[in-house]
Amino acid sequence: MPAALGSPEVMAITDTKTVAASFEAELRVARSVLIGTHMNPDGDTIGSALAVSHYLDGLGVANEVLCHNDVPVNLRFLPGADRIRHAPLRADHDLAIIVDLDSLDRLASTAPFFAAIPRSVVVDHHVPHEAPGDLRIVDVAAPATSVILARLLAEIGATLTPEIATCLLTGIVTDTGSFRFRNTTPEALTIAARLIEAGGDINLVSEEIYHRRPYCSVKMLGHLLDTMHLECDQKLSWGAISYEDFQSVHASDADTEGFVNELLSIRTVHIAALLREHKPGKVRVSLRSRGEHDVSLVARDFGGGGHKNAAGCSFDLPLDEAVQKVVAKLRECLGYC
Ligand SMILES: [Mn+2]
Repeated sequence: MPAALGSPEVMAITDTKTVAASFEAELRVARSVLIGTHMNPDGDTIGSALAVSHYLDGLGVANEVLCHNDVPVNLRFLPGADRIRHAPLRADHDLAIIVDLDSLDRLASTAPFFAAIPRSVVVDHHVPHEAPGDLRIVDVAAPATSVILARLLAEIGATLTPEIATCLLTGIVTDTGSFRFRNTTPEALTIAARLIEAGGDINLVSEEIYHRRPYCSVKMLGHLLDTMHLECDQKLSWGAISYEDFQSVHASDADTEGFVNELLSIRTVHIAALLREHKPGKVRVSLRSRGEHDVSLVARDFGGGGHKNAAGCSFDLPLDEAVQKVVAKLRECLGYC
């Protein structure tokens, strides 16, 4: 695969057959694989990584899965979640498989472990930020990295175990917002159906991810909805959660998962932003938009990235300064300067 930085069109993969053959060839010669996920992990990166891990288990290929963060509580039900570590146990991995990220920075503290590995495969669906990986399997039109992996495994003729199916299903369910977002393509539904046929437990996935929230998360949502702002003729909604807010209800950033979608759910809103000061002076921003407003451009301006309708960035700034920067940019985006 070409490794040059390119337009999304250039990077889009249309020939699954060729790509699957290259993917299989990499796996065939690998003796030990280190699997990488992005920081602040979501269901797609964790689900994809564990699906690869279970598949390699089936092939008898040694593997380990790393993540910078602990696995979020609502993803710990996933088969194999307990094998995810912050650092590898062994140092002789000869292949890296990195899922759902467009820049090696996003491996965060696990990046050095991957840098030492001679070959790497990146499977991703983000608009390329950098172009890491010896083999790049990137399709920005794919609804989830888990969809790309499901395509690859189908093409290879892999047996989908219930474990693999539940992991991939989790990636698809979370990245499509339970089949509600614009990226809910016929293919996403078809693959999900096949995964359920293979023993993927959709009920377990929905229950664990959406209906087992900690109390502090619900309290935090109440606070956010209470203090949010609506401006630009109600087209822009934004909210900010300070470090003190987090401490007052004993919540962490992971407890705010999905909150930005609540801000976007207001009928008039075109763009929504949620800023969280997860550590003093460290602010994480989630941006969401409807239709043609491209928030990935805004995120990129601040060194972040993502998709047209869902993107993110972060700041090493006091919360109010980060708010000022982001909100000014979003007003501009909507034609209110
Ligand atoms: Mn994803």
